Amino acid sequence: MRIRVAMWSSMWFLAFTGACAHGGAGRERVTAATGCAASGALCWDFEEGTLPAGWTPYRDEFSGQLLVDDSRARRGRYALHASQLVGGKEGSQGGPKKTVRFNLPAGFGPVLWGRVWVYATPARPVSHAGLFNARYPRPGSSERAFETLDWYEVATFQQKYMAIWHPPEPPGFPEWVQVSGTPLVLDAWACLEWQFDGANGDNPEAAEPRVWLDGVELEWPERFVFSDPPATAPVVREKATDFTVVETGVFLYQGLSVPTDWWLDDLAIGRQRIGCGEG
Ligand SMILES: [Ca+2]
Repeated sequence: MRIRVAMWSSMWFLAFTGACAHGGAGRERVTAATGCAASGALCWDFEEGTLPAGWTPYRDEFSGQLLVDDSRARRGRYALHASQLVGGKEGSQGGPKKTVRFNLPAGFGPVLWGRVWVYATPARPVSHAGLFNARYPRPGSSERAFETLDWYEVATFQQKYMAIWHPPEPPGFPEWVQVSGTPLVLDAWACLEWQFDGANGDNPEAAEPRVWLDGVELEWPERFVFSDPPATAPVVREKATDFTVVETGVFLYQGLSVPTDWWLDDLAIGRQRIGCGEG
């Protein structure tokens, strides 16, 4: 156990330095306020001005693009920008999807906290708009391919924040859906945090996802199982051993008729809560 922990820590450190050691000459290094210096956290402030190391393009459907640019930043000069996403029709399956993926260090563990600042404009989508997800192998499974993994997601739906537990995608359902009563923050930066507890102590199932907006935990007045066709059996949230991969960007599962932009900045993930920091 001691060796395993030491190896994990070493790998984590390498990943941490790789992700964060890009403060340019003359530029003040990002401090703990953004989580970049938080112990055991991985962080991305996008100040490389291009897609950070380790991230690879994944989904690319309909119109728009996902890129790191300097059109708007929460801190520094750059952010991840989902630009002018549009395509499909509201109420119909299929929508613009522009995402990137990152493989986590081995032995990440079954609990994943995250934090990202999000700016959306000019309108709140009605369709399901995913922003971040994290995936893990099914219990006892040796499968590691992306489409074999259980996953948690943070998104918006019907213009409000939403969180979901999914079985492998496709199809990604029957899924456990929680929709908040809180509208997506528009035309301003908002801090989203989440906790995906795939261990959940001695409980028989992985925990429901938890989400905070600007430090306040969201409540879920709408909670339901979604499946197509509708499912009668309850969703069993399978427990996790290690999260293995994360995905971010913007992914619409139904159409989007209003060209919409999102920016994501100061993305961070870790095994403990990172917080929104200051400034
Ligand atoms: Ca930035």
